[in-house]
Amino acid sequence: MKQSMTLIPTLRENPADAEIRSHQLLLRAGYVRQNASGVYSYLPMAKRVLHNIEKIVREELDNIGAVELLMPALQPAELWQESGRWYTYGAELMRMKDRHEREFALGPTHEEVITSLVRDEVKSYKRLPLALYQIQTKFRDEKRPRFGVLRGREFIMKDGYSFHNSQESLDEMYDKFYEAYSNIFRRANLNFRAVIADSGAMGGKDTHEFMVLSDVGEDTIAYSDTSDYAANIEMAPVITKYEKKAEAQKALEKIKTENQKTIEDVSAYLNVTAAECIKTLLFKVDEEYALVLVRGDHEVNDIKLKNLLEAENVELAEADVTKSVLGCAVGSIGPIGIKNIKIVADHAITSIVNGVCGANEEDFHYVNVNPGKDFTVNQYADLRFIEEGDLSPDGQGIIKFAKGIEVGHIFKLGTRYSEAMDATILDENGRSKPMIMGCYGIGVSRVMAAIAEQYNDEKGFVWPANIAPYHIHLIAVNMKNEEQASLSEELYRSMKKAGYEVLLDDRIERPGVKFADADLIGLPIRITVGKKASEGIVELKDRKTGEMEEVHINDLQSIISAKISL
Ligand code: 9G3
Repeated sequence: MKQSMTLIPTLRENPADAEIRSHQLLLRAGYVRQNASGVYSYLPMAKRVLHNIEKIVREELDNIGAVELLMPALQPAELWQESGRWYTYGAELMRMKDRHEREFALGPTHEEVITSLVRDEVKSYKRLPLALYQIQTKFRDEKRPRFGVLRGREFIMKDGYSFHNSQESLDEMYDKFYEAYSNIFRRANLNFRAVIADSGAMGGKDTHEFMVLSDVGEDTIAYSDTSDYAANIEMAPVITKYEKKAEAQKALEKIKTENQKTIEDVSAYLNVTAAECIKTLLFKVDEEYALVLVRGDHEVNDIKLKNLLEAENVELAEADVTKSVLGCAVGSIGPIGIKNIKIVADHAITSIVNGVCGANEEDFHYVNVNPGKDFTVNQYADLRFIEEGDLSPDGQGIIKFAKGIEVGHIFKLGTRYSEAMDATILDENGRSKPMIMGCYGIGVSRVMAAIAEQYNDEKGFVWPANIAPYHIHLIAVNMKNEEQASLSEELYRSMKKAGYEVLLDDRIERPGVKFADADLIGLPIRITVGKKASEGIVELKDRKTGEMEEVHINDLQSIISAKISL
């Protein structure tokens, strides 16, 4: 491609509103432009990067026997009403009406569409298993779109769905997708981990997220420093066994603690550690309330709470609700004297002897509090977030934290959608039963951003060769010079013929501008045709190492093939 014929609108300055490196560079190097909040155009360079990523995705999925199709982005409301999700998803689901006032959603995902398709076409177990996927634009009206294409309102997703006659068949397919995803992210040159995740609102049980390790990630991963254990921080169980302190229980006492509100305030005021305090929180659990106790130095994990209480929804009670239910402020809650509210506590509470807690009365706390003697816990469970330094749940090593960008997610869905939407098959015995489903997603545009985040330096992108929009940036220093122009044309043609993808900078621009743009755009090899064109000598620069060498055109082919394998 000749640069004069394509669109690569590079910018000299960093865009002010871009917070992270990948977003800054995608804008500056002329890869993307924003059209509306969270809505982007992928310009020609980005389109080629996406194409390279999609090629890897297609090869690996075709390899496990999944087949590609394409479903509509425009989805009739009736399908979402059948699954029930028309009512459970709020503003994030983009809704619209056609000219006949019929309601539609702009697809945020395709469980409903694929389930209705397969329901109508597949009636026998003999047609299963079946794994279908598509690569398509999705729509989600995010509250806070940010970080460029990393969290947009319109994005490209590879979504796949599988249908089975038995749980074993689903398990087998899940493992195949797990392997295919590992291959895809490895070939995308990403530093990633497959982590145990929460199935959340999707139903089903087994689920893994594929996380790219990155400081700009919005999720926290808890991983073992010695084994391959890795989990989403919400999911990691705490296996610590707590020892009760060897100390005689003292008599409960109520103490004035004027203006001491937080655990920090109170522990400093009473000269105790945070670990000796009982942190008490009031949660709204569906239509009821629950009091949740954790040690003062721990944090409540609301997903563990939700799973324990088998609730649809748990949230911390607002200050006014706390006031009306317990008659005190949030900072004064405690478990002593509470009636008619379920009390659940983290296992660490069992270790507390002569501890401190709120007195359900402003400016007072109890000291010498002993669980079991001074109040009763309805249920002890693992309710806190794991922390760095905790034992790894697999018993090997200790936990460390890392930030991650979610680029893939695989789920065993079970019959959540097939039951709701009546997608049944006749089994070997002629009995009707709901199909068992899996679903598998990759954020394709997000993969591009994740690679962009990982592969850059102070001058611009440093794309891996198999992802780069072109392999070679051929720079004609002076297009007005006859020898330079003709040698550039000759090399452009011969390198293309050898199978390389070449971007020829044939613009009438100063060399400094061309070199700065080449560094920004970030192709693996730069070849400069300059003053020594008449001698058949060009300059070759390796973008990654920065190394430059003068090369005779007769030696060019062998040097390039050593750097780039096609
Ligand atoms: C919605 C809206 C937002 C959503 C969903 C539905 C996330 C929704 C989860 C998934 C799960 C899988 C297929 C590929 C693999 C992942 N945000 N999810 O279902 F209506 Cl507004 O999309 N989908």
